[in-house]
Amino acid sequence: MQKDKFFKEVENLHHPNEKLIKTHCSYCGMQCGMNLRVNTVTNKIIGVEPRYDWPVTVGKMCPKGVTAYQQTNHKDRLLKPLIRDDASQKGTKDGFREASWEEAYDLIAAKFKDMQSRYGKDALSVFSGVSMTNEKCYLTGKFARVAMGTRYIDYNGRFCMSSAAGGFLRSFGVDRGSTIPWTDIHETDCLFIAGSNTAECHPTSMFRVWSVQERGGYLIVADPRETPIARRADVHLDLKPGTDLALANGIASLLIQNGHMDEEFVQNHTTGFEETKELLKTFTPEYTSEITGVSPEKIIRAAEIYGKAPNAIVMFARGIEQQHKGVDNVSAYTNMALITGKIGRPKSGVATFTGQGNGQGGREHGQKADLLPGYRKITNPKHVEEVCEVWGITPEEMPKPGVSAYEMFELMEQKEIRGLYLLCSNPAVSAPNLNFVRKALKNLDFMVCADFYLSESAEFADVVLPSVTWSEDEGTVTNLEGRIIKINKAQEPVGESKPDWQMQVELAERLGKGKYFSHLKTARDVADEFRLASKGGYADYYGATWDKIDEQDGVFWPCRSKGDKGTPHLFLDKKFYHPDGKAKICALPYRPPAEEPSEEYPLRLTTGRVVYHYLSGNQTRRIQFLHDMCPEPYVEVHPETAGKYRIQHEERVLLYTRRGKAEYKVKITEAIRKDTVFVPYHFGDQDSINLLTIAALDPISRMPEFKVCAAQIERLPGKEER
Ligand SMILES: Nc1nc2c(c(=O)[nH]1)N[C@H]1C(S)=C(S)[C@@H](COP(=O)(O)OP(=O)(O)OC[C@H]3O[C@@H](n4cnc5c(=O)[nH]c(N)nc54)[C@H](O)[C@@H]3O)O[C@H]1N2
Ligand SMILES: Nc1nc2c(c(=O)[nH]1)N[C@H]1C(S)=C(S)[C@@H](COP(=O)(O)OP(=O)(O)OC[C@H]3O[C@@H](n4cnc5c(=O)[nH]c(N)nc54)[C@H](O)[C@@H]3O)O[C@H]1N2
Ligand code: SF4
Ligand SMILES: [Mo]
Repeated sequence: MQKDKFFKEVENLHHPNEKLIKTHCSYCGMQCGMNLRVNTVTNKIIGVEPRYDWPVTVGKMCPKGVTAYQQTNHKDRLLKPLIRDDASQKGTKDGFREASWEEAYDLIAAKFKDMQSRYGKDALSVFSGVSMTNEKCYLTGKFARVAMGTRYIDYNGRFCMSSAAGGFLRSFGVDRGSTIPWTDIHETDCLFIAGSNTAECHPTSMFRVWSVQERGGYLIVADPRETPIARRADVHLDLKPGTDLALANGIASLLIQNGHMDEEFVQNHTTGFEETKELLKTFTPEYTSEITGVSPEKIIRAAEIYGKAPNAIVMFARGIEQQHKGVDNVSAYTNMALITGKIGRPKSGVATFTGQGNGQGGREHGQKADLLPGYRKITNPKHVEEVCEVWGITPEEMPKPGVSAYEMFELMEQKEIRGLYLLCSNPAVSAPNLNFVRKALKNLDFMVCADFYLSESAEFADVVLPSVTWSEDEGTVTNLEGRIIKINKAQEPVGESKPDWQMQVELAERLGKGKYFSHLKTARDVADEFRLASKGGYADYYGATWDKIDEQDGVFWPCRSKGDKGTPHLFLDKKFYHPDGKAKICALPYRPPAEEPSEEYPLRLTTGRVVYHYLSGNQTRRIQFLHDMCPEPYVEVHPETAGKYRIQHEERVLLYTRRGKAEYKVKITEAIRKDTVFVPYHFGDQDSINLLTIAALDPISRMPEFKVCAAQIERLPGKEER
C-alpha cells in the first residue's frame, strides 16, 4: 500500500473528537517518534500511537513508551506547591501541607538569601537532570550562576554520560555521542557492542541490530550477562565486570598484529599510535584472558571479525562507562576504530547509547560544574566573555567551576553546602552509596525539590514545587544521534503545575535578579536566547530553528547558521576537533576495579536496568502495567553459585557489601557469570541496590563505579538447612 494512502486510512480510524500531537517519548535517548492522542472536548491526553514517519524509529515503541502518556493525568500528580513546617519529619512522606506559589517562592527566596548572607554565595547548590528540554537545561545553568550566584551546579548526567563525554573529548576533541546517524546502523557489516543491554534499554534500535545479522553481517557483544543481544551474538565476550580495559587492549593488539590497521589513516589523521602499540604488546590473548575470564579463542575470533569487516561500528553504554576507569574504557574501545580507520565515513564509526531523553543536549549547555552553553568551558576566559555578553553580566560576576554530583553530596555532609535546589532527578534512589547520600540530604538546612510526583528525594525537601510532564510544555531535545528534535505540548498543565523554566524566571525576580530573566515569557523566548548562547561554541545550535527541525526531521549539530542543514556524519573530512585536527589513539594501562572480590566479599555485584522501568522508577513504578510486569527488585544468581550458597529460586536472601545491605528475591539464571550477581536499580527505600554500591569516582569524569563492587550473599535466618 502506498505510504500516504496508509496514513490516510489510519487517520480515518481516529475518533472525530480527537487530535494528534506529533512529539517524542518522555524517556530514553532513542526519543521514539509518537503522536499523543488528545480528546478535543476535554482537551486531555487519552492515548498514544507510534509515528511511522519518524525515520529513526519508524513506528516502533517499547512498553514504557506505549504507557508514557498515562503519566500526565495520573492521580499522583502534584497539583500545588507543598511546604513542610516541621523539619524533624524530613526523609518521610509526612508533614507536607499545600501552599500557594506566592508563599512557596517567598519562603525559598528568604531562606536562600539568609543562607547566602551567613555562609556566602556558594552555600547554595543546584542538582539537575536531563529529562528536560535543552531550553530548560540551559536556563537551569543560567539560573544557578546568575540568579543564585553559586558555583555549585551539577546534574545526573554525571552518573550517566560523563565517561562517554570524557572519552570522546580525549579521543576526538569533541563529544557527540554518535559519529553517524542511527539510520546507518543496519547497513554496516559488523556491530561490536560492549556493556549495552540494547534489547531492554534501547529496544527500538533492535530492528537495526538484527538486520545486520540478517544481511550476513556480524554481531559481537561484550557483557558479563547473556543479555538478549548476547544470546544471538556471533561472539559473546562474557567478561568479568570491570575488566573492559584489558579486553579492548587485547583486541586492539590483535588488530595491529593481524594487519588490520589502516596505515594511511593512522599516519595522517591520528597521534599516539607508536606509544599505544608498545603498550599493547603485553596484551596477548592469554594475558587478556587471564584478566577478563574470556577465552583466548573468543578474543581472537572477535578481533578477526571486526578487523575483516569492510564497515563496522563500535557501540557501548553504561556497562563500560560506569566504572572508575570509564573514560579509559571509552577511549580504549574507540582505539579499535581509529587503528583500523573505521570512522569518518558512512556505516562505520563509534557510538554510545545515550541514556536519558536529553542526555546529549543536557550535557552541552551549562548544567555541568565546568561547562557553559555551547560546550564552552567556564575556565576559559574567552568562553566566559562570550556567555556573559548574552547574559548581560560581567566576567567577574560569573561563578567559578563547582564540583561533580557525588562531590556535592560530600560538601552537603560537611555543611559546606547548606541549601539545595533539586530538579529532575531522584538521587535518594539513583546516587551511589546511598546511606551516605541520604544522610547528606538530611543534613541540609533547606532543600527545594521540583518534580511532578513526590519522589523519594522530595521526601527530604522543605518545599516541593509541582513541575509539568514533558507533554505539557514545548521545546527541543537532542537524541542519541546528536539530532535536535522538537517536543510539542499536548495538554495544559494539570492543577497549578508549571514548567521549570517558568518557576526559575519567577524565582529570579524574588532573588532580585529579575532583569536577567523577565524577558523570558514563553518557551520559545527561552529557545531564542538559548540558540544565541550556544552560537560559536562547538555544540552550536544557532541554526537549529524550530521550523527547520520540523521541515527536515530534526537537525544534527553543529548547525551554525540559518542556511546550514546540520551535520549527520561527523569527521567525513577526516578532521577531528583537537587543535592539530587529529584523533588521539590512547595508550591505557590496565587498572583493576576499585574493589576486587575477597574472601569476605567473594562475588562481583553489578547493577543496571530492566525493560519495564526507567531509572529511579519514580515515573514507571506508578504505571500499573509496568508495575505488574516487574513489581520488585531481585538478584540474579548463576545456578552453580546458588547451589554453593544453598539458596533457591524466589527465596529471599540478604545481599551486602562494605557499605550496606538489602534483601532480595533470588532469580536463578544461567545468563550470568558464576562469580557475578546482578540487581536492577529502579526501586526505592530499603530496596535500593545503591545502598550497596561504591562511590569510587573516575579521575576524569567523576563517574561512580556503579557497575562493579565486591559483595556477599547470606541466607536469611529461619531457613531450614538444605
Ligand atoms: N528500560 C530502560 N531503558 C533505559 C533506561 C532505563 O532505566 N530502563 N535508562 C536509560 C538510561 S538513562 C541509560 S544510561 C541507558 C543504559 O543502558 P545500558 O547501559 O544498556 O543499561 P545497563 O543495564 O545499565 O547496563 C548495560 C549492560 O552492562 C552490563 N555490564 C555490567 N558490568 C559490565 C562490565 O564491567 N563490562 C561490560 N562490558 N558490561 C557490563 C550489564 O550486564 C548490562 O547488560 O538506558 C536508557 N534506557
Ligand atoms: N546502581 C545504579 N545506579 C544508577 C545507575 C546504574 O546503572 N546503577 N545509572 C545511573 C544513570 S545512567 C542515571 S541517568 C541516573 C538517573 O537517576 P535520576 O536522576 O534519579 O533519574 P530519574 O529517575 O529519571 O529522576 C528524574 C526525576 O525527575 C522527575 N522529572 C522528570 N522530568 C522532569 C522535569 O521536566 N522537571 C522536573 N522538575 N522533574 C522531572 C521524575 O519524576 C523523577 O523523579 O541513575 C544512575 N544510578
Ligand atoms: S525505546 Fe526509549 S524512547 Fe522509545 S518508547 Fe521506549 S523508552 Fe521511549
Ligand atoms: Mo543514564
